[in-house]
Amino acid sequence: MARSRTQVGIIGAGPAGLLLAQLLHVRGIDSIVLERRDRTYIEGRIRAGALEQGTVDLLREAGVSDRLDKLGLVHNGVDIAFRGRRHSIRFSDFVAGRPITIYGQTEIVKDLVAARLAAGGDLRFEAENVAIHDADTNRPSLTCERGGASEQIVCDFIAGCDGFHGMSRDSLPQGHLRVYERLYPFAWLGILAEAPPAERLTYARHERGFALCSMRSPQRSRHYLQCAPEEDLALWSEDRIWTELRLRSGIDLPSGPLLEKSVTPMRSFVAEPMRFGRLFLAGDAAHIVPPTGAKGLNLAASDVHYLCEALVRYYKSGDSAGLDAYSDRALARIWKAQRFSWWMTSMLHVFGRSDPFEDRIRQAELDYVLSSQAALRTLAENYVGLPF
Ligand code: FAS
Ligand code: PHB
Repeated sequence: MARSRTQVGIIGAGPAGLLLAQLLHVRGIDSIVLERRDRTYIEGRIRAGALEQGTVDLLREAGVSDRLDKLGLVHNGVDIAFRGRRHSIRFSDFVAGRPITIYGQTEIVKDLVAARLAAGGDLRFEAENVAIHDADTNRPSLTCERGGASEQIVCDFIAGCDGFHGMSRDSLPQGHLRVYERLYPFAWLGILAEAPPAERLTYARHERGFALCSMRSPQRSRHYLQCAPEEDLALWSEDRIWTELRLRSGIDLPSGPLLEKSVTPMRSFVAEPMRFGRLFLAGDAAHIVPPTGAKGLNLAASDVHYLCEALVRYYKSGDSAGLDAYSDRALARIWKAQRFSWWMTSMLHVFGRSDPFEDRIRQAELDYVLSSQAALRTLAENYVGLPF
């Protein structure tokens, strides 16, 4: 069995794992990243795209913002389409200097992988059967198999950054975690299309369902439609998708060839605490939000910020106070983002005819928000991201 030694063993090369490895490297701390899939797969996954300013600042601190600065689309507001009207919300009317930047998660992963490899980072793809050992001791370790050969990584700390379907959360002892979950009675059908996007990020609440018109570049659109949780993608032709998007958004969207089409289930999920001994969870491994508030990727970034600061404090001064406070500190921000994501989702989606009173309340909520400066301030300061 090949043996390695590092300070921080990281499971998962998604945004959380890669950003943590790169920020630790910048601060002089070494890590080894174990990723189950290959590089092509992780760089090709079409997912999030709206970055809070705090996330942009972290990527700059990690030294991976060159392409982001060139290609990122900075937005100072969003539109909300409701009852045939479009309401423009300008963040700068409420929160100074905190725009949103649209830059695909795929590009962030590419930038971080390139930076890790350029720095000689130890990034191990196609690592199978990753297992955590002795997390509750001061000599935790990871094992895995690559190319049929067994490997062991002895480390000081382990970061479980392996996403919602990873193994690190499930490796915790029975009864250690408290789990909170809410499943929604709908999903999002998402498309990536070679077609010019709408001018502004537009959220639409329509009686036929929610729609979101986003973008990746002046030539490439990222749009979403509320659909059934088990939607059969085969029933959605390109024509049907474009027609429904135009109907719900009220925008005469230019169409174009689809590059990707997928259905994402909607759930709110939190696993507490985000620590067991020397194992720390970060990103989707610990929490999931419905993407209506564009918080998933941004929460992964703030978790990584807190964990990196705590590890730096430990290695620089032997002080473990940051590590001891990590879970509570991260959860305080996670739960505020959970509330906002649940609120945006509840207000903007159609929950079916099951409860007419509830449906009228949700419409009244949106009516009120769009007519109240106080309510719009609340929406804006949560949407652009609460301070770290
Ligand atoms: P990730 O899931 O991105 O990365 C985890 C990594 O760990 C993966 O590379 C995986 O291969 C690896 N891994 C898993 N198990 C492993 C194991 N046993 N051993 C080794 N490696 C393992 N968020 C938004 O803000 N807006 C959106 O529009 C949006 N759309 C989304 C669409 C989809 C289909 C999904 C699934 C998520 C979406 N999200 C969105 C949320 C998403 O962007 C996450 O918040 C973000 O990917 C979180 O990053 P990580 O925590 O790194 O987890
Ligand atoms: C995206 O561009 O992928 C996006 C933007 C805003 C959201 C969700 C997704 O709320």
